[in-house]
Amino acid sequence: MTTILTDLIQALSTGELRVIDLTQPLGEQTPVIGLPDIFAQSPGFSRETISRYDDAGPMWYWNVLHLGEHTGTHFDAPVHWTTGKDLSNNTCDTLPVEQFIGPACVIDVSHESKSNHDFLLTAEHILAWEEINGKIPAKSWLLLRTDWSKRQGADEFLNLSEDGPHNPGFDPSASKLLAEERDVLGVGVETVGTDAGQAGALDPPFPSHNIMHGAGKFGLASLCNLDQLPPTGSIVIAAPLKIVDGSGSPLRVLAIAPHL
Ligand code: 23J
Ligand code: MN
Repeated sequence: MTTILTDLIQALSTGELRVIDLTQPLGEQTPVIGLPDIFAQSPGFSRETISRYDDAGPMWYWNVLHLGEHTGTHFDAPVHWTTGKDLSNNTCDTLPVEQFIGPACVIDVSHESKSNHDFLLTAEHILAWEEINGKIPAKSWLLLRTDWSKRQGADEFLNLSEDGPHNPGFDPSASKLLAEERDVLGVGVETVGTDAGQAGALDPPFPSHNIMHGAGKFGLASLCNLDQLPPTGSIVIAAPLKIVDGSGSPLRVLAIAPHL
């Protein structure tokens, strides 16, 4: 019998390893992305109580939820974008579960993102990170630490100007390197989506969605606690709900990491 799993449980109980919650609370206050007026919008989270220890159900409490698939901390499946629509096993219910767990590579651009809300990670930035931390392994999660999750309230988080939202993201060169040369599982970000706020004006538009999903890769949006993770050495588990033909899903994202 393997000792890996018993060793893991032991390391978690001693505190040598920690479980870190990379998930934001999901509720009525959860900010959602706003698209240009010409497009349909995703609604925010709402719920209706079925019963709460009352006449409608004297011994039980439960609710009905109403929300977009892409609300709060959520998973983007390849089918979410036109570029991934014809791939096989591209929906939440058909993705191979092995692809939901992998090592995490954390690139810290929190300083850059503080002074430049439109900061874009380039291939050069990734190669510079690799000089220090080693090559990004295949089937790993690439997490972009911006500290954007520390922004308080929807206004600060969405950071809307007259010309639209401003938040950091990926230059097309970074997405191409990650998808085509590094073969990552996907990218995870602290912002409302995996693309920069102004990414509609890039070539291709929304390069992270376009390039990653076209290559069968995933997205994780609205993560938090990335500042609790080392650059390498942790693993991330991100398994979406098994929504039939689902384009994405809110989910609980967990990391297992050594103490910093
Ligand atoms: C639809 C259109 C544009 C974007 C998005 C959704 C997301 O960010 C998302 O949640 O996948 S940029
Ligand atoms: Mn999404």
